[in-house]
Amino acid sequence: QFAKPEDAVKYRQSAKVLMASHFGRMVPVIKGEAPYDAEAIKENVALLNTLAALPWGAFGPGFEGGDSKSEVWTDTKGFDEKRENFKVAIQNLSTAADSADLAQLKAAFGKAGQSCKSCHDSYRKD
Ligand code: ASC
Repeated sequence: QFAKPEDAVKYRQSAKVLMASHFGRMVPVIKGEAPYDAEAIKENVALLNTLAALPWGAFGPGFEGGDSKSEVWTDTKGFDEKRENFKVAIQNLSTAADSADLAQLKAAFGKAGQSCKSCHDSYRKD
């Protein structure tokens, strides 16, 4: 799948650049600075849902590097928990987007952001 670790690093970083873009572009809506277009948010969250599945295969054995702490590979149980937590957060974000309820979207968005941050705090070099 990846010929060398650098390829895996590039892949997971690329996936997260796209995730950050599709996450970040919802911020004006969440802050009430842009109108809530439920269909546009739904499409955006569907993309995010697809993108959110991508990075994990690129954290496999031997793919150390980039901004990742070595704990990703030594504390696999903890890392798996963060991954699972994120998966649930993105599922909840999808449910919220489908509901077309802005209050529900805001809550799910906040939780998803916390999930991103929680994993970065533990497993990303600063
Ligand atoms: C983003 C992004 C993150 C998360 C995190 C949320 O848009 O790039 O890493 O949100 O900052 O707290």
